[in-house]
Amino acid sequence: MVIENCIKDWPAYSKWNLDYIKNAAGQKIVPLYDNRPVDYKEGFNEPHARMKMKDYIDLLKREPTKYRIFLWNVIKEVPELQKDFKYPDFGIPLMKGLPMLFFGGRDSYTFMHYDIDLANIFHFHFDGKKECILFPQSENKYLYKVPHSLITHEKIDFSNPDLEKWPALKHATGYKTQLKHGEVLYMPEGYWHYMKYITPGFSMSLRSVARNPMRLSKALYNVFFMRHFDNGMRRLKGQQWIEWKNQQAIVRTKKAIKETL
Ligand SMILES: O=C(O)CCC(=O)C(=O)O
Ligand SMILES: [Fe+2]
Repeated sequence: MVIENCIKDWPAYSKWNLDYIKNAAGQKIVPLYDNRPVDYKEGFNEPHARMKMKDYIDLLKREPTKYRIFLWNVIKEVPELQKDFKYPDFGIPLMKGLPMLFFGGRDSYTFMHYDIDLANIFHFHFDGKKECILFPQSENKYLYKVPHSLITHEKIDFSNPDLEKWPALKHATGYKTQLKHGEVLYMPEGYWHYMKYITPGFSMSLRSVARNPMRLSKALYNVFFMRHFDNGMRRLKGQQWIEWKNQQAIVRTKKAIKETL
C-alpha cells in the first residue's frame, strides 16, 4: 500500500519542505489541533488554537509540540503551490478541489479514525518520517469504536497498545508502515488510520469518493445525519453524552469478542 518513486517528477519532490512552506505561506493564520480528548463544548473538528504559519513552522522545528494542522486546503489558501504537484493517474478519479495538507511535530499523532466520507485516500508525505497504522472497516468490532463518531476509544495508544487493558485489539488485523519523504500511502475506502509524526513533517491527501454503494450511503449518512445528531446530543446532554459513548465503545467491543470466542 506504500507507493514509492511515484512523485519524483513533481517540483514538490525536490522543493517541498518545512522551510519552503514557511516562505510560501508564512503569513497565513492556520488552525491548530492538539490531542485533548473530545469535549462536549467543542463542535465536531473545531480548532484548539491559531497561529501564523511561520511561527508554527518555527515551533515544529524547535521542539516537540502537540499542535497539528489538520485538513488545510492548499489550493484555497496558497494557490501557487498547486504548480508543484499533479494529480497522478491511479486508475480512479481524484477530487481536484480538495488537496488537504496535514502538519505535525515530533511525536504528535492523529487519533485512530476514518474519514467522514469513507473516501479512498492517497497520502503523500514530505520532509520527515511518519508512522502509519491502518485497519479495514471489517475490524470495527475489535477496535473499541466510539458510536456516533469516527474514532476509537481515545485512551488507546496505538503506537504501543496495552493489550491487557484493550484485549480485543489482539483479534484485529491491520497494517503498519513508516512513510518517508516522497512516499505515498494508499488507504482504501473507509480504512481506519492512526498517524504519528516521528520527525516534524507534513503530508498532502488526495481523495477519491467511495465507490462501494454501501460505503457511499454510509458516507452520506455521516455527513448529513450523524454529524448533526452528535452535535445536537452534545448540546442536549453535555459531557454525559461523551462519557456514555466512550463507555459504549468498551461495552460493545467486549460483547463482540464474547460472540467471537
Ligand atoms: O497525517 C495526519 O495528521 C492525518 C492524516 C489523515 O487523517 C488523512 O489524510 O485523512
Ligand atoms: Fe483522516
